[in-house]
Amino acid sequence: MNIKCGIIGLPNIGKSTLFNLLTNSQVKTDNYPFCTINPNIGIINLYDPRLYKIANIININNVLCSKIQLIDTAGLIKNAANGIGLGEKILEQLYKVNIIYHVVRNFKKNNIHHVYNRISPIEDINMINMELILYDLIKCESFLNKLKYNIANKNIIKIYNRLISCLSSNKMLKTLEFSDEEKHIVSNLNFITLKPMIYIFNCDDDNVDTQNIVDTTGHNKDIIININFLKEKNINNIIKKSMLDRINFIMYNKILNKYNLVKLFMTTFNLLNIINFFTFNDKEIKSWMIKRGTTALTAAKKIHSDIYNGFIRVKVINYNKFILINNNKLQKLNKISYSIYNKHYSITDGDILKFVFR
Ligand SMILES: Nc1nc2c(ncn2[C@@H]2O[C@H](COP(=O)(O)OP(=O)(O)OP(=O)(O)O)[C@@H](O)[C@H]2O)c(=O)[nH]1
Ligand SMILES: [Mg+2]
Repeated sequence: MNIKCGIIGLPNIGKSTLFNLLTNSQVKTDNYPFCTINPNIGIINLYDPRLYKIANIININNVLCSKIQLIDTAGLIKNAANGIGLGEKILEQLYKVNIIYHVVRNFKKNNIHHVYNRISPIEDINMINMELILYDLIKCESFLNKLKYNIANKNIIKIYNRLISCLSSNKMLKTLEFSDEEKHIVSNLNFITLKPMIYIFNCDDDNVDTQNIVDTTGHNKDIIININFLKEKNINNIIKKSMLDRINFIMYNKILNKYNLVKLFMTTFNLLNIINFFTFNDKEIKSWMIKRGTTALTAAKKIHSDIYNGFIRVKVINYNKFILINNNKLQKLNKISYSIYNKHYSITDGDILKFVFR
């Protein structure tokens, strides 16, 4: 599953700092706008705490997380949709991503220059979102103009007119309800304002209540996650950057459940309608991403064509049951009581699977 995530936001607000944090990279970050010009591309290990808990129980160190691609873009400024700054280039990149991390400055420090000399998350969010809406509108109008010469497309023209009317009233396309037929047509067009978005507030204090801020912007259905980028960067330095060390540090300090990076990853899965299943052998434990509703046979294909071609059955225990049994030490590992299913079994989030195949 080739998932791409794009980071957007105003210039000089910490986008590349977040990119470095999530991908363990060291791209240039500095206190001036447009420090990033060409996009940075890296891989995020979406660590699922459940995977590490299983790894701890079965005593395996080689933990392989699900991965997605992360693209760090240059800063967007006012009139980006009309080509100001690096506008068009950045917005075009967003057509290729599946989910957007919208970084919002909510840290006060005055020596970090803000392009509009303000600390106002609401104004920043509204400005960026308006550029996304405008850019979708420009695209939509240009698609429609091409279609108008083709009389056979009356239905499609009707849909486009609906989209244009929504965008013209400054609303994102995701606020519209679509019929199945419309959904099919629209989803292939990759409009930016249809994509799931997570607001990541770069905060001095990650316990600050930012939900209020976004409520007042009218985007109250969107998800906001507070992360103190500089604090996280320091944690990274302390534990020498290995993801496993990082998780062990977090588990040891018992801060996993309130740990905002974990919340970010879990929210990413949810918004993309992705679930994780796990497999392990005596060398490694691995997490696999699939769309919700995937059957055992399709999951087998993802792992190896031999498992798919020779599929006999799948043995399943869900993480919640596994953890309960093993935390209570009622059962030893080699006595795990798996349930047995055929190829039509619909995998649920957190299933630990053992495939039996010819
Ligand atoms: N005080 C403070 N400074 C931060 C924080 N996050 C980032 N910075 C600083 O802000 C400056 C800009 O950070 P970058 O990560 O380069 O920002 P950017 O959004 O990628 O900037 P452009 O690429 O220019 O658009 C750097 O000097 C960072 O060290 C934060 O949480 N608090
Ligand atoms: Mg940058």
